[in-house]
Formats: sequence, C-alpha cells, structure tokens
Amino acid sequence: MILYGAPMPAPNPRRVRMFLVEKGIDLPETKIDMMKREHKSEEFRAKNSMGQIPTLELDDGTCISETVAICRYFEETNPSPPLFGTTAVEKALVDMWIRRIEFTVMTPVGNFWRHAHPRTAALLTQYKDFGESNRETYKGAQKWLNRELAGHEFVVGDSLTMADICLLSTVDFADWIGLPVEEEFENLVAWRARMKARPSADA
Ligand SMILES: N[C@@H](CCC(=O)N[C@@H](CS)C(=O)NCC(=O)O)C(=O)O
Repeated sequence: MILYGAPMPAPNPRRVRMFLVEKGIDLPETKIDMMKREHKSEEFRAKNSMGQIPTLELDDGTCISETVAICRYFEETNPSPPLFGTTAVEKALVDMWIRRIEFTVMTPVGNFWRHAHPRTAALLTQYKDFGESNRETYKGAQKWLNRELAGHEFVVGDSLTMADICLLSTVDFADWIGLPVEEEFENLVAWRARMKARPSADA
C-alpha cells in the first residue's frame, strides 16, 4: 500500500504519520510536492478527486482519503493500542471531539491561513479583514479548550486518542502560521507539552 503525504507543516498528513507511530506501524510516506502542485495533477486526482493529501492507496487500488477515515482503516487492521476508544461511550466521545476539533478549532485556523496569510495570497482572493477576524475566534476556541482540559491528561480521559492527534497537529500548524497558544491557557499549554514529549510528535 502507498501513503501519499507531505512533510511538516502540512497538518493533515502529519496526523496520519503520528497515528502510525502511536500504532507502531512502519509505513513510509510517499511525498507529494505541493509547491509543484503535484496533488492537483490529473494522475493524482484519479486517486483523490479532491486533489488533497493524505491519501492511502491499498494494494487492490482502492484509494482512501480524509485523514480520519485513513486512521480508522488502520485502527481496524491494527486494533492495538486502541486510538478511537474501546467502549461505546469512549468511541462516541472520541468522535465528538474529533468533530469539535475539526470544526471549532481547525476552521478559524484554516480561515486565517487562507484569508490572512501571505503564503496563500496567490491561490485565492483573500478577504483580509475576515481572515484576521479569525485570530479572535481561535483565541476563543483556546479558552474553551483550556476549560475542557482541566483535570484531564488527554482530550478524552486518561489515554491518548485520535482526538489528541487532531488537536496537536492543529495547534502546531496554527503556531507555524502565526497563531501561538496563549501562555495564559495553562491546561492547554501543559497538555501540549505532554504531547510534545511523545515520539509521535516528531512525525
Ligand atoms: N479533510 C481533509 C483535508 C485534507 C487537506 O486539506 N490536506 C491539505 C494538505 S494539509 C491539502 O491537500 N491541501 C490542498 C487543497 O486542499 O487543495 C482531511 O482530513 O484529510
């Protein structure tokens, strides 16, 4: 099987790499050069019509895209350690948090990246005021996360799940584009330090 991705700072391929490290699965990434727009080539769009990475191509030619879907595939084929929860409640909470992180935390970060960052200026019409307004929205998301993380080692309970992987890739990417984690949010800062201490953070 072939895992198509790109190195840091691309946050989505990193989520899959982190997941594979936490699972102990050795699957090297096949690099797609985003600067050369390889992900938008006809050949690559035949694998993922959205022209996005990560994409996983199985030996029978089936292509799976969407980071969480790819990780779910690996969860099914390599159940240990479980990273999407084990009980009905845990599984529901992990799903809940993945959706919250993608919609509530990643959305303002992505809006800032697309509409306020110089690196994306050539790719679309930027609405700078809107882009900049996402700084405040992201700060609000951090404040909420900080409250939610009080008394928890990880996003869902006391063991690492896909929700933590989603959150770390998001806050690290946000940092890289100029939206740092605010020091005042101590629980979020401490959670991030715990995550950074894991080998998967280097993926
Ligand atoms: N919802 C997708 C998002 C994938 C995505 O946006 N990947 C970025 C790289 S980090 C990409 O391919 N961007 C190019 C584009 O969207 O055209 C997922 O979870 O995998």
